[in-house]
Formats: sequence, C-alpha cells, structure tokens
Amino acid sequence: TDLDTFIAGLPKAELHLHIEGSLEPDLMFALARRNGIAIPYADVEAVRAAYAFGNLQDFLDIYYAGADVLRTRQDFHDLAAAYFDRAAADGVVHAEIMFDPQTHTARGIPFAAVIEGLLSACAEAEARHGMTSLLILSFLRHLSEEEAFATLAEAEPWLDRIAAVGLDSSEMGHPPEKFARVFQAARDKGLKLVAHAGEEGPPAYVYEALDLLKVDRIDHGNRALEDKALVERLAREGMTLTVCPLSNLKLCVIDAIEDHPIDHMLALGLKATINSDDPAYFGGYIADNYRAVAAARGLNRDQLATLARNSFTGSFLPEEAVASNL
Ligand code: ES4
Ligand code: ZN
Repeated sequence: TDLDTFIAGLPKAELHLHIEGSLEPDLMFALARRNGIAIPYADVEAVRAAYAFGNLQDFLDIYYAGADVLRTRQDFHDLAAAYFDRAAADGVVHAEIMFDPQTHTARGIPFAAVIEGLLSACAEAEARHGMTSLLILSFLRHLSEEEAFATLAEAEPWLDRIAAVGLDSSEMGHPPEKFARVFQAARDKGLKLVAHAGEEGPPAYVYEALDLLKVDRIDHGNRALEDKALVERLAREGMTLTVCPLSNLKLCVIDAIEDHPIDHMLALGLKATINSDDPAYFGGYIADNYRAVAAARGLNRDQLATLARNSFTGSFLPEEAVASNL
C-alpha cells in the first residue's frame, strides 16, 4: 500500500536492537556448522516452531541458548553485518546496537572477540550503506552488581568506542536499584545510560530507572501508562521510550497488536519510538514493526513521521548529525 511505501522510504534510526536477537535461524545453522557445534533443532522450521513464548523468560532461555553458536570475532562480525544489510533495506540510516558481553564472556569468549567483530561490521556498514552506528554495552540484570562492575572494567580499553551502557534480561525481581552504583560509575566515565524498564516490571521500576540510574532513555516503558503522574513526568522531561510492538506481541505484553498503545503514547505527549528489539525472534525488522502498528492502529503519515523524527532526536548522535537527519 501507499503507507507501506511511505514507511519504507522514511529515514529511521533504530534505538533498541539486541544484536544477539538478530541471529536468524539460517545464520545459526551456518555458524553451528562452521564451529562444529550441535544444535537442538533439525531445521529452520523447527527453530521457528520453538519461537512461541509465553513471557520474557521463555524467550530469554531460547535466546541465550541460540547465542552459543557465536564463538569468534568473525561470527560477531557476520552477525552484525547481516543486521546492517537488513536494516539498510528497511530505511535505517542510524542504529544504536545493544550487545550482552556477559552472555559470551561467561562461555569463555574473549570480550575483545565480541567487540572487535561488532566494530568491524559497524565500519563496514558506514562504507557500504552510509549507515552510522554506535554500541550500547548492556548488563544482564539477573547477574550480580559485582559481575556488572567486572564487565565495565573489561570494557575499559574500548570505552571510547562504546556510547552507552544498558540493562536487560529478566526484569521481575531485578529492579534498577540493584545497578545504581555501576550506572553511576558508567556515568562518571562519560557514558550515556539506558535501561529496560516497564516491559514486565511495574511503574516503580521506571521511577527507579529515572531517579536511581538517571537514564537518558527508557527501553520499552509500556507499564508507565498505568501511572498518570509518571506519564506526565516522562512527557514533561521529553524522555525517549524505545517501544517494540512485535516484541510486545510475542512476549505477551499485549494480547493483540490491535491493543498496542503506541498512538496513546503519542497522544499523551510521550516521546515514543518504534524498534525491533530481537527481530530474528519476534517476526520482523523495524519496517515490519512500523507497518504492524500502522495497520492495526490506523496511524497516519504525521504520526509515522513523528515516530521516525523521535528516533533521531532521541538518539545519541551529536546535535549536528541529528539535525542533518531531520
Ligand atoms: C530482551 Cl525484549 C528483552 N527484554 C529484556 N532483555 C532482553 N534481552 C534481549 N531482548
Ligand atoms: Zn530489549
């Protein structure tokens, strides 16, 4: 349709993307073969069939298992290169990519292999597609504060090539407060800060991300809608929310895409953006996410352009680069 063409042609920034979540089944098989690893799936169809999740933890168990095929610097390069090629086709001109070093260092993969592979793919994406990108080192919140500090220390040689730290994995039972000190340390090093909050967790976790972690963006934030004062504060402060519609559907944060609150968020004055989260697991890349909510919620071109504009003004690009993308 006309609107699909409009969406494809809209320049976009992707602000919420877990690179490990862009591991497509065919690349998973190719890397398993290349690395001599057995995987518990007969074929691509069996992998897809396993991607039926009742909640965030169901997904995370399968997502961490899938990441086991990622072993070498070349694997991380190939993973990110495939994402950049696919995102470029969707009109992404800038991507802020989260990676989970602890998922890999816990298996004995050197931090250097992970980040050097990702960085070489970032450079290649700029050359091949003119796409800018930056990296967000995300701490796993089901692990300890001490392990997060150790990860930040391991990242030290690359801190000039890491834009921000984030917080992901199992939200319930792991409130932002647990990471207040490591976020303070990251802030002292000049890093930007983001955290998943209000995906499954209550509005209190969103308050903690704001007040204790002092985040620059909230990843998801859906459950902030349950608290009117919180909504008013997020709107007043112009806090960017990185919303992920197909993720919300697949992880049962919403019952149906027709129930997605994206247009309510905009109407409430919230600075919402649309992102793909873990596109290989949730059934679509960024343009699929835009199209899904556009169709289900009847979004018009103005609303879609606002969402895309928010993705640049909510990015960590320098001001001049934001301006040149608007
Ligand atoms: C994630 Cl959707 C989501 N939530 C929390 N942690 C994650 N890691 C990868 N995707
Ligand atoms: Zn996420």
